Amino acid sequence: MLHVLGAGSLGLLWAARLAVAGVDVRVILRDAQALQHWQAAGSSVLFEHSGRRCRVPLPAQLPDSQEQPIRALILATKAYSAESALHSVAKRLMPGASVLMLQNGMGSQQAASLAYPHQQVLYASVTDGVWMPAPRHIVWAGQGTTQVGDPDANPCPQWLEQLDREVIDWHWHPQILNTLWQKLAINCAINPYTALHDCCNGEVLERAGKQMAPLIHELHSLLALHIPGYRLTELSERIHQVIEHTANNSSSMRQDVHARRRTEISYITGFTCQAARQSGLETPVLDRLHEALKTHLATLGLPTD
Ligand code: KPL
Repeated sequence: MLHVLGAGSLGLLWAARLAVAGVDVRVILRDAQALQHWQAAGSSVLFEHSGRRCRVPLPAQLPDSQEQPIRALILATKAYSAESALHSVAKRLMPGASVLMLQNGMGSQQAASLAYPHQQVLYASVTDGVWMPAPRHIVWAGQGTTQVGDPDANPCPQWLEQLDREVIDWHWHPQILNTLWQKLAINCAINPYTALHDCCNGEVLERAGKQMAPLIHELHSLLALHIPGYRLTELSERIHQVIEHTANNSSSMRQDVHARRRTEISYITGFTCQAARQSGLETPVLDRLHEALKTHLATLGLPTD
């Protein structure tokens, strides 16, 4: 049995795909009220993909459920909730259980590794596009891939090895931190502009104007410290490609702002500014972008962290 903690769009996308494929899966909900609503609504989700809709039954439970211990946990909360969510099920984790972290940005993954040295904490980078037009209704808008790896170079756990790639297009990545750094840089170059200008990803280059080239330069200086031999042109091409391929998407940060939710700024530009400082790098363009974003969020009455 697999457990999915976090009933946002990504958590439900994982749970629904697993359930459709016949995997025994449980969704862990935050509290009794959430469970009551879930059960009252029929313990299922509406799953929409390529114009087709189906109802997928998904049993749910509470973090302290006595049902089964947890062997494999897919942690799909927002980055800022990951630590407390993990803490809520800590007592149920079997010795050596694996925790697959699906969070955006960086920082929450390392915090989990530090706090749970006896679990296999796996890091992942996800490129699926998914959104929820209504509670318990998920629309899988863009089929992506999931890169997974163990930062401590342990082998892939058996439950994941057995997961059919037709169900979830996952790939084991021996250098998962490299993938996470690159995704972080992409998010730093795209998400803030989409939130600041309330625009889709495709408009980012126009909105960033002359800032984009020096920003990519700064991001590359940091990435090159972590990924030996990493070229500036590679990062620049990657960022331009993602902007083009996701041109009509609303970034996760813009979606958060629209929903008046806390954003993951601390795990995206915040983490990156801090990592640059720790490495003695100056990143004036990124710093200004981070500050502008904080001011914008404050103006909207949203948390700035
Ligand atoms: O990951 C993303 C996000 O929205 O957080 C990008 C790559 C910007 C795609 O929308």
